[in-house]
Amino acid sequence: MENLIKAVKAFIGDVDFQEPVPVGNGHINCTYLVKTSNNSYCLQKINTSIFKDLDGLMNNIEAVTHHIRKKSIALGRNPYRSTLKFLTANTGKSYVEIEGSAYRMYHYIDDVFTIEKMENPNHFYLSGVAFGEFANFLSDFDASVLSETIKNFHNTVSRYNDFETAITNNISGRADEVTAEIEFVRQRKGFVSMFVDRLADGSLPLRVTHNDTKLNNVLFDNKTQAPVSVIDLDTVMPGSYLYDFGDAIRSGATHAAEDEQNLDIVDFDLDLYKAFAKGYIEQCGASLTDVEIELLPYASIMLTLECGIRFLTDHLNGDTYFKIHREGHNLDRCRTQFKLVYEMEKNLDKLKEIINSLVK
Ligand code: ADP
Ligand code: GN1
Ligand code: MG
Repeated sequence: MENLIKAVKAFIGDVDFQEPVPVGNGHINCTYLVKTSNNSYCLQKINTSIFKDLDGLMNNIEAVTHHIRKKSIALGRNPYRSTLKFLTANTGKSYVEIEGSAYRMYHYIDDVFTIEKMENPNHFYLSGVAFGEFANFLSDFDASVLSETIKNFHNTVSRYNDFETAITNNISGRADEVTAEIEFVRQRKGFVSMFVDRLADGSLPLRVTHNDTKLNNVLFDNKTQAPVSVIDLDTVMPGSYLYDFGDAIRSGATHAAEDEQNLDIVDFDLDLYKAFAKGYIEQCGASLTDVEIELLPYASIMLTLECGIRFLTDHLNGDTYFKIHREGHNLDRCRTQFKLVYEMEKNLDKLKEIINSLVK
């Protein structure tokens, strides 16, 4: 707590504030709400074992939020709500380092909610609108100014290789307990290069994308239910529309939580799929290339498989990447993802039909 308080003071000086209170359910950073008599802020301890180049990371976020803010103002929106607004610390930078940890502070957006588990298809449609609009806003952003904050983030081949290394090293000693999950991944070895190959040969275009389009990275307005802001901008980098589309479907086209232990209730819901796809394609469909359209039905399978592989790899490595809250948490998360992959694969023809009906 002492360091959190030091961090807040580095940003807002001597103004009185209430003790920071943890908020949200992110797997990576630690986020706190800090209230003064006039303002609410998020204080975030940045996960520096994942994000090592803090200047590169914060430069990316400053540039991207500046770009989005300009577009939002032009549309008559509130610039403090439509994207994140970071404070500058007494060091002149947008982060401070205290005893080996790094912190940043930005305006808390009031009267909003996030969704952890999808209940209402209209919310998922609106998430599609939010992420599709995000893609559009950044379509004229100069990608050359962006650092790659996590190398090979959605390179599914490199994720597969990390998984094989984790089995070989077996640091946790858990490899023998997850033979079925290992087999599930190995059966799909031929599939994991589908997007990587098309990016490498240039037939799939690189775009500036969010790369972490999970449900709880959109803030919705309490009163109007409309999406207010896309948050969690640490991974905004050159990527593919397929990543953002696929990862959003992974987290939202089911009624189950990501860590649900009862796999019988982990469903893949085609109506939810269609709702998101409609919102997303309405916003950025006009710029999709033929190859993107052809690969879009595979996107949720790829990104869900990739995420499951990452959870399994972390389980094998002894839970060093994703925050866990119970023994076996990453394995539970991996199993929900593989159940979803299985269901998506069974429905591939329907996914193709849905995409085709929306792009016409
Ligand atoms: P992580 O990388 O750990 O997922 P996020 O930046 O997504 O961190 O923040 C975690 C959670 O904190 C979000 O899911 C959301 O609930 C809440 N949150 C983050 N930023 C804001 C904000 N500006 N206003 C309101 N809530 C926020
Ligand atoms: C992490 O930060 P958060 O919780 O929004 C992860 C995503 C995973 C997701 C799985 C930087 O997202 O890639 O898909 O967990 N973010 C990072 O829930 O690794
Ligand atoms: Mg998040």
